Amino acid sequence: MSKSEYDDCSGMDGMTEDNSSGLTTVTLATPGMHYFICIVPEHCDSGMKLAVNVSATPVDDDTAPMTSRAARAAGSLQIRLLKIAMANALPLVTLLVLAGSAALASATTFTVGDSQGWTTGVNYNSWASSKSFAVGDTLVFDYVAKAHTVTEVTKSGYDTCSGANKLSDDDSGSTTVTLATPGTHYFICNIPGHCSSGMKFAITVSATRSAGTGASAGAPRVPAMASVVVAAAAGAAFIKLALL
Ligand SMILES: [Cu+2]
Repeated sequence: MSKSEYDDCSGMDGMTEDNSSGLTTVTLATPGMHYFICIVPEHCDSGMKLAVNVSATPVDDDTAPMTSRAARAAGSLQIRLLKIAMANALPLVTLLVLAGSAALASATTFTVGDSQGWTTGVNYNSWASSKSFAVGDTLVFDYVAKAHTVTEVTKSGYDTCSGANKLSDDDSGSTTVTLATPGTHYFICNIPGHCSSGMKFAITVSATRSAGTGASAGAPRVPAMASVVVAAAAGAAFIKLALL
């Protein structure tokens, strides 16, 4: 293009252009004036324009400006165009969505003896045999206050129906026991004669809930963790060069 086109920033018929690399190298192959502009609207008018006079042979001219001497000596002019990361040019948004909870199976509440409650005449080991117990589960004992006790004992206390070395004891009529530790837990009624009449049971409590057997409400939930990464690249301002 002509000098006048350079002067009025009309470079649509430029000879070369690069708008993608961000680092454009132009070798000055011919002597004479070379004109460079940016043809992004308004950029040339705002000062993004350059005219260089290229001599036919390199000369050693210590009085010339450093940039001009370097350009002639090297025979090339490297224009570094910084791809300015404008505020809205390359937003990278990372969203971590944590849906659901950690790998916690829901705790289960068991009503001991179901509708029969905690009383004499019920086989509680039979009741427990169809259940699966895990740490965090709760046992609810329903009975007439003072008529029975809920007494947790050791194996020896269970075997001998003795509450002498009881671990816990309650006769309020509505006793809730949370199974806090894995292993075998033993419960008896400490009213004389009741344990030996059947008010006793032993359960094995697992450290974690297992799928399958056990309470209907005890199925483990698979933790749902969704990691959503959203990368959005808005329109970046590219630079075009026009070379005459
Ligand atoms: Cu009892």
